[in-house]
Amino acid sequence: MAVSATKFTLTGTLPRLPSHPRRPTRTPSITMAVSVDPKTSTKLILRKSEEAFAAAKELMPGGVNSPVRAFKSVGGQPILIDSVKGCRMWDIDGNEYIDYVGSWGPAIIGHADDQVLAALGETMKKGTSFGAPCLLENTLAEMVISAVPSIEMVRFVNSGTEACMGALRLARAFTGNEKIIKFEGCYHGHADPFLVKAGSGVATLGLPDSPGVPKAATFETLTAPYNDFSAVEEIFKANKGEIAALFLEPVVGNSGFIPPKPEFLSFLRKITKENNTLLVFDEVMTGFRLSYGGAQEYFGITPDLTTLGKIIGGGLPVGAYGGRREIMQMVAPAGPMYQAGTLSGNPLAMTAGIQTLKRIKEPGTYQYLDKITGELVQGIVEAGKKAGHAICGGHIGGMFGFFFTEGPVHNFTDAKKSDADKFVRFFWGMLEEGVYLAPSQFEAGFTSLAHTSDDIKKTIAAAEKVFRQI
Ligand code: KE4
Repeated sequence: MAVSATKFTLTGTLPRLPSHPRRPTRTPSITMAVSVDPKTSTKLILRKSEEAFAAAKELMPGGVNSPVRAFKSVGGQPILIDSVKGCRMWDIDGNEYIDYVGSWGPAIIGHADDQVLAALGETMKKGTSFGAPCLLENTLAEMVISAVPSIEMVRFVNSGTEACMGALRLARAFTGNEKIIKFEGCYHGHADPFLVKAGSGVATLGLPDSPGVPKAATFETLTAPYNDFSAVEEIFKANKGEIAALFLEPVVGNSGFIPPKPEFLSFLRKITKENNTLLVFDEVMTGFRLSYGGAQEYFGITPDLTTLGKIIGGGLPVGAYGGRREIMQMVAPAGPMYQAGTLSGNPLAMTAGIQTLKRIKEPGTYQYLDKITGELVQGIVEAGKKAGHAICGGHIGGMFGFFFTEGPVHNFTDAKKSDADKFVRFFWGMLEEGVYLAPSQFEAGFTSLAHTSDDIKKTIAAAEKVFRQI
């Protein structure tokens, strides 16, 4: 929402605004007096981003290397980032933002942490990739195994997608079954078998089943609404003894923030055990985010396999899958299930992961994250309600989200009922106030140890202002 230098008052519905490169193309219907001047109001100068993004679109599909970054679901001009530090980011036009995306989760101790950078510098002096085992892999493996209740052995890969692919193949190899269950709106990376009613970028782009995904890859993927106990029971009844694994995000971040209903996780633990199905917690986002042992430690439910990513790489490409020794021993070369990767376990990524986990292991980390994130969500929701908006929100540890609906939001269908247009106006209003939220209603937000209570106060003040405008 842009506010002009020239003051004039409008009531009723605005005429369709000329499509400004970065203003969403929806005509906001405004029922209160505002002053809007579509020509001169440019709180956010994005000239360099506009130019660079126009060039990017000629070089890379959609101008990006991951769809959600293209701002498709919020419209307007994506911004190119020049640098980050702590909880701040600067775009190439010099605009500064308080960052609540944190590179989609990895930046839990804050961006470009001095200790991490120094350790990377030391490692770099010895090379960047060995293509052979190195001690750093042992160190990070020991840290992950001692932190995550379900993991007795771990395999490092280069992304969350690879981690979920490996876990899926392993579950099928271990059980001899092929069918899997996933939940609508949960995202487990872009491997074919998971691109069925997925969340995140797929949801954002309205691509429940992406073209190019053959039926052969997905006909054994069964889906249920999240938090729907009876739907899960129905699937097990109809597929007795045939289901290799049940995958889920133990707290959903890819439909927006949706926590499990009480007893949902223990129900899944019980029914998968009864059916000899492996329970797989996709903790790529929640791992080390909700607590040092992830969602499984936070809720006290131990899955058979866990996938990880994001935080364990400290901002460098790392994924991992792990679980009980008897299962993991099937992975080549210990066992017959093949999976490999040129840069898996590379020394730089291991270094960044080790330094990051060392920091968040320190006492007080999750109490601090829970405190500031609770204040943030409470402040935003109260500000929204005070301005007359239907809004609900939640958080666990340093992960949060809110929806423009009264709520409650228990699954993806509920999430899609929220007011997406209002989210778009809120997103742009906050961006103009120097607050960078995830550019999609179907994403979660993240805080870090670098966010101060002053940053939280500034963010809430920005929200109060923007809520009055939208
Ligand atoms: P990557 O392949 O993007 O490292 O991880 C895939 C993945 C798997 N599982 C969960 C629960 C995830 O959240 C993700 C990736 N998350 C998205 C954000 N919602 C990454 C951002 C993006 O796609 O650009």
